[in-house]
Amino acid sequence: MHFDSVTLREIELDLVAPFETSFGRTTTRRIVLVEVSAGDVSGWGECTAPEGPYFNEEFTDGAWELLRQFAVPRLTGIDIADLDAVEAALRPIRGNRMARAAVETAIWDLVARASGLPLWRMLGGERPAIDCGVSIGLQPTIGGLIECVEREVAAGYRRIKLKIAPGRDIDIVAAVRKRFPGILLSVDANSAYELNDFEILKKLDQFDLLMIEQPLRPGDILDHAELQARISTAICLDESIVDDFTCRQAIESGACRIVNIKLGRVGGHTAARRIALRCADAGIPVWCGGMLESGIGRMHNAAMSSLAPFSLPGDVSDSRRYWSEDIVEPRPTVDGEGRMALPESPGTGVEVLGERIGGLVNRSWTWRRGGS
Ligand code: OSB
Ligand code: MG
Repeated sequence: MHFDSVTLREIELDLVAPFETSFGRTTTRRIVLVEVSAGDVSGWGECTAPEGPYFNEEFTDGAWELLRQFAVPRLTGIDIADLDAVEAALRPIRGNRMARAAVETAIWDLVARASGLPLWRMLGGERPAIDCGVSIGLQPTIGGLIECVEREVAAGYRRIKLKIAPGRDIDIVAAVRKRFPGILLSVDANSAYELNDFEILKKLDQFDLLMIEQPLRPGDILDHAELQARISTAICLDESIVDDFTCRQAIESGACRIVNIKLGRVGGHTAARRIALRCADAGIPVWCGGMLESGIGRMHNAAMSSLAPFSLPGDVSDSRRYWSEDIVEPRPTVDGEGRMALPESPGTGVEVLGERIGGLVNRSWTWRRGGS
């Protein structure tokens, strides 16, 4: 099976509320969508690269060029029903995994739809519904943050994650823990600390956190291992885990006790599944992270979360937390118990709203077999 066309579209979507992390504040997303078509079937993927190169090195405009100049041309001769061959065709590209994942996940969706299978079942998923957590950005005031947490706990979410940054850490966590003594709580630093900040990170041990996510720099497996040996809270790595090799290094060096798997960060479903299985073998729990995705990326995350190794609630939360209107139907929805049901319909199980996307497009580009 070969595809007949690939279309890239960059859309612009306003977040319902700004999202702030230690590396910056996002109010509007510029998202590259990939549509891969064969016959009358289309599969859709979403590039999770943010607008600027501050989470990792990727960014919207770079991902656009990577897809157009390198990723799509490498796939035009591949039998896409062979998903290992799809991954192998993209492997010579160094880095740029969010761009690679955008087309790789679109092809998974296409193959699943063409086979009439739900994507999560094709991936080997075992749970028809997944446990959901939320990620709450840095807030202007602690009072405001407490209100956010109250809302999400009342909505039923099974784990609350707070963003922290130097100078905006211990007070925030202390206030939330005091008000909500029993909730499953974690923090995410997005690489903002150094080993020199040990005294602050050590203080987080008193709050009974499920994990501290990515405290140090992405490349710093060694310092994470030293930190993990000196604190009792589990370290979870996000930015540091870019492939199966870095995952192995992190596990074998004791740099983390939990792994966040993001489809974009590792290059797509095939890589994510391999990393999840490695973690399961090593007894390391994993969960699925998010990157402020639209409904397309959110449903890919939900499908991956159905695999057995994903034993902790992920950052796969209700579409309404991010967007006043989504670009898929039905919208990804979390019930009052903090669960998202996986669809039995083919592929990601949602209909992509072409007309709505048409109204949001900044630019598009199509590769067509035969060249017209
Ligand atoms: O580190 O997990 C992160 C959002 C943007 C960039 C990085 C991260 C995040 C989140 C939000 O935490 C997860 C989500 O709800 O999509
Ligand atoms: Mg993170």
